Amino acid sequence: MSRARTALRVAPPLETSGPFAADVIAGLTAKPKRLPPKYFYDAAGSALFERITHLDEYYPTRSELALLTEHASAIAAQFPPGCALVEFGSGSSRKARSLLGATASVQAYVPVDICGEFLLQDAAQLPRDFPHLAIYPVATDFTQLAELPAEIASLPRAGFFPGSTIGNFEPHEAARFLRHAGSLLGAGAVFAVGVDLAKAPDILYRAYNDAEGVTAKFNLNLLARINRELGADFDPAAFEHHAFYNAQRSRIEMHLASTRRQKVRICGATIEFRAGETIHTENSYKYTIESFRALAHGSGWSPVAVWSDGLFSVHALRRSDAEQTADE
Ligand code: SAH
Ligand code: AVI
Repeated sequence: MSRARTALRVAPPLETSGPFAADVIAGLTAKPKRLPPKYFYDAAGSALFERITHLDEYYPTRSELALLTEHASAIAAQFPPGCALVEFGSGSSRKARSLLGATASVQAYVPVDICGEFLLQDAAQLPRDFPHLAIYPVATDFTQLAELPAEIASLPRAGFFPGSTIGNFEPHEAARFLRHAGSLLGAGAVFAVGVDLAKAPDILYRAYNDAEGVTAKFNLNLLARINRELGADFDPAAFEHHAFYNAQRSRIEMHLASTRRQKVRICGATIEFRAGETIHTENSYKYTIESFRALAHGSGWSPVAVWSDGLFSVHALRRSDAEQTADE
């Protein structure tokens, strides 16, 4: 990775009463215990995710990048001419680069990501390669985004949601997000969505249990983040990464399992763990092409094309305007 480092880092003040603290306390006092996966992505977690994308076992990034590279012109041909491309959960923007390099019809790029530090570093690299592109990064939770930057108000829109991040939602949340994206992107919008496919459980198992243990570090960083930002006293060494395929629900589940009976202090609360008790940290739903198309269709989008290598799929959807008006 070649990311410029800022010279001075000042530790942020401890947050004891904001939304992160509230979500952590709510999740750890729920039964069973859980934490929202969006909190994986502080600067350390985003860097660990980038490492995951380069692992041999983690096929989704390789598959999707190959699909985007091979079919970039066909995908971009679906976009309205002169459009703004809005990417949800843009991460390193590596995948957007494939599309931006294949078309002159994108005038503006709006990467949206919850990890502001990563977002701004990566957005700053783009003008060198795409000097004519207007870039408007938005650092926010994409489920809470109320409007797009005013600068793109007059442009038609295309959406991009790669990585199968849609699989990290529960299916009903995925449907809600697709409707929300439809409202944001507006009439006539096109949406390119990357979706990981159900497949042999051993391939899935390996993708989330890599030999080097990077996925375990990514999972455990959540506890380190809670310590750093909320002043909690988790001992990350007393928790283990568990990831397995739940075939009935067609999802990979990630958990952090307590290796012993223990108590953790967080923002004045004491959270007790039994030996073996887990915190459910992530689901990664796997779809079939048909099941994702049905989800999209029921959420205000008409499937127009799909590209797949059998492992992963990239769907082009067009907003079905008659169905969308109730949400706007
Ligand atoms: N699109 C990239 C990154 C996928 S990882 C790729 O395909 O490789 C998921 C990305 O979504 C991360 O960059 C993370 O910071 C972002 N993300 C996760 N939940 C989010 C949320 N609720 N709002 C905004 N960004 C989110
Ligand atoms: C971002 N998201 C789609 C990844 C996934 O595969 O569910 C996050 C991840 N979790 C573990 N490895 C990668």
